[in-house]
Amino acid sequence: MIIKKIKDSEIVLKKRDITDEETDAIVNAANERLIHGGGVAGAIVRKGGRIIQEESNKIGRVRVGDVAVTGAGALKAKYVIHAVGPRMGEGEEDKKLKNATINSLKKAEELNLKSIAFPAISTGIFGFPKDRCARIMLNSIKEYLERDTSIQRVVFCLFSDNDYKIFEETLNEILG
Ligand code: AR6
Repeated sequence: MIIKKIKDSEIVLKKRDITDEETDAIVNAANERLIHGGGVAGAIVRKGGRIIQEESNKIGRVRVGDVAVTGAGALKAKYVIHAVGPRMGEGEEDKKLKNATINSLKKAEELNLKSIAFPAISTGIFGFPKDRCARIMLNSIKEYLERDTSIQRVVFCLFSDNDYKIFEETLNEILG
């Protein structure tokens, strides 16, 4: 685990399954229809319960780069923020991934939450390169935390040793 301070908040990197995370909200790597099939989304519904899919069904479509919120069912978090990341090849992927990240933070702030956990959005089924994802997501979060915010803790849950290493190296580069 690594903890880095940014102004009054912190960024934490962990190698962990995001469905075990205890932050106020966890972010889901969702699709536009909020049909939670495989990857992080599938794991969230399996562990949190079908209620998360049922609540998602009432929301309808969410645009790429936007977010929607449901409860977290049986998970330890209070909310799931469903962030729709880009599919590699659809165009303007970097900007969309940045939007998905920033909109997740804004939503957490709106809900008065103090902590939020992210997966490496778009880097599984959607095919986004891991190092590029790390650079975009970590830079977006750094920018956000440098302003006034009530969010105290942003956790990254990385699924493999290699993903953890990529995020660690990128975080060290960004923070100097
Ligand atoms: N905890 C943390 N990270 C995980 C977990 C987990 N439990 N499971 C996978 N990862 P993906 P995407 C990592 O495919 O690329 C779904 O079907 C994984 O290794 O979950 O945005 C949705 O419904 C990868 O690095 O998300 C969408 O249709 C990262 O999380 C689509 O997949 C994201 O992989 C979204 O694809």
